[in-house]
Order: sequence, then structure tokens, then C-alpha cells
Amino acid sequence: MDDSVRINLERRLPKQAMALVLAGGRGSRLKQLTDVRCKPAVYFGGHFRIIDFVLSNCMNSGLRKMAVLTQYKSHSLLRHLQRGWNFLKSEMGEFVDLIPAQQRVDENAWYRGTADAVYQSLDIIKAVRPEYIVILAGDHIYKMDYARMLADHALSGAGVTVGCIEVDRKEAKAFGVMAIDDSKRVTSFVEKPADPPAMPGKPDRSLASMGIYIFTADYLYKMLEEDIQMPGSEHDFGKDIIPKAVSQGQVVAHFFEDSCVYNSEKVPAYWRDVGTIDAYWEANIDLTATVPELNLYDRTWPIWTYLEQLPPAKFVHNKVDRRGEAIESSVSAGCIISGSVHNSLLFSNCRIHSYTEIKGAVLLPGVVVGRNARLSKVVVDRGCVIPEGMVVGEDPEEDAKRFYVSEGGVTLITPSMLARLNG
Ligand code: ADQ
Ligand code: ADP
Repeated sequence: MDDSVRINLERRLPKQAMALVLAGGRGSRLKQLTDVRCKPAVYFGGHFRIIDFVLSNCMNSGLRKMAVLTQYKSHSLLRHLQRGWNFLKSEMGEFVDLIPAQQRVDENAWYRGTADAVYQSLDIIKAVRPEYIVILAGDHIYKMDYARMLADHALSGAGVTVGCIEVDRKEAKAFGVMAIDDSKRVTSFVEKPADPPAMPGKPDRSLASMGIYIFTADYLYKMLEEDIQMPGSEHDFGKDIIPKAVSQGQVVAHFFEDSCVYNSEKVPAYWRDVGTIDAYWEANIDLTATVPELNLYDRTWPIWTYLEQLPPAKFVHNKVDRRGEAIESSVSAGCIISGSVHNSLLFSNCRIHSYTEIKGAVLLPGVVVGRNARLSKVVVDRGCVIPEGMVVGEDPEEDAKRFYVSEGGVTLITPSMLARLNG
């Protein structure tokens, strides 16, 4: 096909599309980190919230009609979006609309599955008159040009296109797993199979759904109207809608790698569901590596967020006995460091007092670490005050009595756990 046709589509289609970001999930595997906020509102990468990544992808793809569907513990998320994502001009047809759980069908039932969340907001969506609807999850960290997927979708003529990625077969139980034919038409789709099917010629790999769908609007409306009448349906995209669309021969696959191109340059195919404390810790700590897998310094793919006006990070040092330092670490604005920090990621406004040793720590905004404390391999929630002399990360049994210790040996500390210690 002529390249100019494709480029034209990539430029035009995002303007005819609307993105729906599903941000209602519980994220329970993040343990007490999601006690007060939903997963999309969880802090990530020193400055950001998880949802900033998918919204920035939309911005950078030219897809500027966005609606965020919220449900569970949405206060922190809504506050963040109101502060940080309020700059688009609705007069120009650009917006981030916040849609709380509607109660359209039954006054007593909130959203059931993901498809129900969309169904209950159909009036709001139809009023925008999009030709394409891009359904995204608000809880993944990745960079992706949705314009390429939109162009593929339009060219295929399918009712729905599913974003997919190769994963280890062992990990595929957590995903929708599919099979495709030579033309990338999806021939089968099973949601979270106990024994995931392998890819042809690759016995250890499975083709997983990223939970990203582009629908031709009319096809989505028809599917949702039918599904809501279906007895026994869980009203979920992965469980009900996509398998039915596959049976109708209406689904094609779009490979994530094919979208990892920006300004004609290939960007690494980085996609993470930071759904567990271990995955969350690892993805944050990776950012402190000399060459991290995820590049946050790429000016061609900016990640937008809300930033408080803060003074710069400061390192206190006196030649006699104090050494405020941070090595292989990322330190955000407003921090004051008088102790020793290694391989750690500090969000804004942290205070690291003298004679402390911090290693492999993810410290959320406003964490205070008292003098002589030692922390290693920890995630410390916003606003925690670690008392003077506390040691965490050296005796797992002792840590498990006071805090949450993950399978991978990461200790999670939250304000309520610390409050319990103080009686
Ligand atoms: P899961 O991620 O397990 O699988 P789900 O829990 O339904 O699917 O969450 C999808 C997204 O919707 C998440 O962002 C979640 O926060 C949000 N969400 C869930 N319920 C919601 C509701 N009622 N209202 C608003 N938002 C809601 C899905 C697919 C799999 C696919 C994986 C990829 O079902 O096929 O492989 O995503 O991660
Ligand atoms: P964030 O996730 O932005 O760090 P906070 O830690 O300030 O948010 O609070 C998380 C959520 O906990 C808030 O969105 C709110 O719903 C609830 N919360 C926090 N502090 C209070 C409070 N003092 N009174 C009532 N609710 C609170």
C-alpha cells in the first residue's frame, strides 16, 4: 500500500475517535497500596500516576477526546485528573471527561463488568459521535501510538481490533489468549485459560490480549445492546464481548511492536502491568538504572502529569560526619537528603535525615525517614514517617510481623501499619 495513504489515515483517524479509559478496577494485588486509591491513581516513576501513561499515549497519538470511567476509590484519581488534565480546550473538540459510575440500568447495581461500565455511559459517548471507540485500561505502563492501530483497524474493515503481545506461556493464565490466521484475523479467544494455548512453532509463548480494543462505533453499540439482554453474561469485554465478536469473524489482532514507532523511529516495546508489589517495585527501581528499559527523558513522547510547584531537591553535607548523597537514584523536587541513598526512587517532598541508609527503596511523596534508620527493598506509601533507628529489609520474619512482605521479598509500609505499631 502507498505510504501516503497510511500516513493520511494516521493523521485523520485519531480526530474521529474517542478513547474510553477504564479506571474502575480494584487492583487488589497491590495490597494496601490500593486501600485508599484505585490502581490507576497509584504513584509511578517519581512524578506520575499510572493513568498518566495511557492519557499521554492518547495525547501523543493525536487522540484528544478522552473519557475516564471511574468506580472504585476514585477520589484521589479525580483530584489528580482535575489538577493535571484540565488543559485541553473543549471548544477545539479536545477534552478529558470524567465519568463516575452511572446507574442507568438498575438503581441498585453499580458497574458489573467492563462492558457494562461502557454500556452505562453510552448516552455520553454517542453525544460525541465518534466513528471509532478506543477502549483502554487505565492501569498499564507503556508507550504506544494508537494512530497506527487505528489505521490498521480502518484498513482491515473489522468490527474490532485487539492489541496483543507475546508473553511466556506460563504467564498467559492472567490474560485473554488468542490464536490468529495468516491475515491476523482472530480465530479463537479464551479469557484467562488454565492451560494457555501456545503460538504455532513457539511452544513456550502465547499471544496475549493487552485489554486494548478499537471498535467501529456502530459495531460496539450493537454488541453492547445485545449483551445487556443476554442472560448469564458477565458483561465483560474479555469474557463475553470479544469471544462473541470472534465467533462472528469480526476481530483482528494488532501487534504491540507495530505501534512502537514514533517520528519514524522505533521505541522499545515496553508494556507492564505493575499489578503486584513485586512488579511495581521492580518497574520503579528499573528507572534508576543507568539505561532503564523505560525512557522517561524522551522529549518526543512526553508523559504529562500534575506537578506541584516545589523547590529543587537538596543534598545536605558537612565534612565532619554527615553525607547527604544519592547514587544510581532518582530524586524528585522538594526532597532534602542528609543521609545515604542508593538505587532508590524518591517522589517529591521526602526528608531523609542524617545517618540513614536507604537502598532499593521506592519512597512515595512526603515520606520522612528518621535519623539512623536503615531501609532496603521497600515500597513506602505516601506520608509515612519512619521512626528514628527503624530497620527494615534485614530480617524478613520480623518485617512480616509489622508490614506486608511480598513473595519477592519487597516490604510494603503504609501509614496505617505504622500507626498500628504505635498502638
Ligand atoms: P483484566 O485486567 O483482568 O483483564 P479487568 O479486571 O476487567 O480485566 O480490568 C480491565 C480494566 O478495566 C482495568 O483498567 C480496570 O481498572 C478496569 N475496570 C474493571 N472493572 C471496571 C468497571 N466496572 N468500571 C470501570 N473500569 C473497570 C483484561 C482483559 C484480558 C487482557 C488483560 C490485559 O479482560 O483479556 O488480557 O486485560 O491486561
Ligand atoms: P493520594 O492517593 O493522592 O496520595 P491521599 O493519600 O491524600 O491521596 O488520600 C487517598 C484517599 O484517602 C483520598 O482520595 C481520600 O479518599 C482518602 N482520604 C485521605 N485522607 C483523608 C481524610 N483526612 N479524610 C477523608 N478521606 C481521606
